[in-house]
Amino acid sequence: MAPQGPLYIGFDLSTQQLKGLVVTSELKVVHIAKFDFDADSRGFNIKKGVQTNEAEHEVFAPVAMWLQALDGVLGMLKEQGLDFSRVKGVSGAGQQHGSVYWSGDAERLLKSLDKEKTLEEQLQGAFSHPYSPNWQDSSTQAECDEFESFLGNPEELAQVTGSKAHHRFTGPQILRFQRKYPEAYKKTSRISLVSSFLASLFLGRIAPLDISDVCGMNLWNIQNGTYDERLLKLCAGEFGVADLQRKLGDVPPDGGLHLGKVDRYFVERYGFSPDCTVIPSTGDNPATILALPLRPWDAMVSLGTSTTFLMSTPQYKPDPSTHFFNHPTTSGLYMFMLCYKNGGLAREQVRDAIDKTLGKENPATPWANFDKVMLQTPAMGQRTEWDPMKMGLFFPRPEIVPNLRAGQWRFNYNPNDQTLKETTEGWHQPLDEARAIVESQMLSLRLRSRGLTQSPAEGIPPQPKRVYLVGGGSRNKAIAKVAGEILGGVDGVYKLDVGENACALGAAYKAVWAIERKPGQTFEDLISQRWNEDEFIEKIADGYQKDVFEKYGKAVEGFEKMEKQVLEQEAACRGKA
Ligand code: XUL
Repeated sequence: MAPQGPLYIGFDLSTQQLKGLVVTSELKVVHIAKFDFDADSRGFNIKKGVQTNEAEHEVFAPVAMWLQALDGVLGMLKEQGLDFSRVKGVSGAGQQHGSVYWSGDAERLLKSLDKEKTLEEQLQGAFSHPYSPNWQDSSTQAECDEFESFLGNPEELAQVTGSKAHHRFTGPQILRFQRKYPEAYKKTSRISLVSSFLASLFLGRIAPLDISDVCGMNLWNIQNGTYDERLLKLCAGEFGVADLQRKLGDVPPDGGLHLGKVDRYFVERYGFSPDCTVIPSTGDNPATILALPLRPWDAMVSLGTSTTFLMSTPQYKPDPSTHFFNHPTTSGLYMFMLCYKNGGLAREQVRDAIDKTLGKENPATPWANFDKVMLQTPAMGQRTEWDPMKMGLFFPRPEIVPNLRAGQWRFNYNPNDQTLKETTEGWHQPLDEARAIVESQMLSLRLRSRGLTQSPAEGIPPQPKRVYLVGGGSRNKAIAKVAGEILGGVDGVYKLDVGENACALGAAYKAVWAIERKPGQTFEDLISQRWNEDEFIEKIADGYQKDVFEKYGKAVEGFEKMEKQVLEQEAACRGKA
């Protein structure tokens, strides 16, 4: 007989698709359905899920496409045989920073949905603007400058909101929106983030913003737990703070809050139980750290086209080159994030150059040459103890950590006298670059996270407890080995094997926790009791090794110096231009 226990759905509304993933109370995945925007949507002129206006560096997505996708995914789950009446809780993960502008009719339309019609058919009038600015948008340089100068400088804005101003952050986006479309802004009754937009659909009324995702706006004062009045004032302009505050609404501090029951539409159209509870959806990065019971001082490194580094930490130490968010479930913890634009693409360029030199052996093992050469090269390319350390910055795309144009810079660093020279003297090119690029990427992570790690035992230097690798690059054991040598990890380096499902899983686990938690029980506690490590993670490399960890400790000093020098060089060039 099929099991009849409760089920939970986690949605992932990302740039290119909407996914729905269903788990049991025991965290077993029983259904997955995906709606790919490019392949499956009808009537939208999009590419990779978005539209662009290149002249103004705008990137945005049609909101109606997401409505079409939600009916699409629910329809697919129904076809798969999901018994919606068993679903006890629904939560989600939304691409961060995107905003949705609701019209004055939104609440009325959300409340009166007819089960015979699609969401798209019925909610066209629910928006004062048909598009949601996307996290890839970079149209807001002027607004970012204003945000930073309004509080004095990037450091102060980071201190208050967890991040310096970023193009994609919602505050600068709203400021630009109200100036560019004053009529639409005036008609906007509420503003949602993508996460709370998703929760609103299920709830049949506008859901509050999520306690973690709200930190991606440059508007939320993290330490005070309120919007920052000064930043609201800047953002609202002539329309006034009170109006903007009404548009944004309150932010409940509990990420597991029961927002209410699913709207009648979902009961009547899909067979949800009227008792199914809507839980706040959060951002996709906060949801990713919920894909496992990540303990404080564990680190997650996502090695995709870009690189993302996530940590759960009790320390709040903001800096303009990093991000802090409230933890999505656990008060007193923060999510620390580094978000690089460069990662996989840069490694692939080095890989291809090496293949050109050595000749490609087997297309089925595209990383064979790269891995072999990297593992044969000694740490920091030091073949003798007199050799300088080889390091560099490899940015095929403009980078944000640190803020630098696209380019490549290679240096030799002598740790004995701390001298640094921009040169490729002594480099065997391109072979030495395999080790140099992976080391340099990992050194950047160690440099920026070292203030947040702690010593696991007397005599052992501060470092993460475990390092979890996710994303495409996590399959590469040679990269994992270097990651362990540089970042440490007293328990080792693990691969989190959940394919592309980390965000949706995290959202589904959040729903399980919110509904089934005992009073005061943390997410980490509940999930670790039910999570079967052997099913999801595999130890793929050693972590902390004393000698090499110390050596890389010296390399970090050189790396920091190198970045500073390149930034100064570039600033001087800009000054002359
Ligand atoms: C994070 C960010 C991206 C999006 C991707 O700040 O902009 O990771 O969340 O969906």
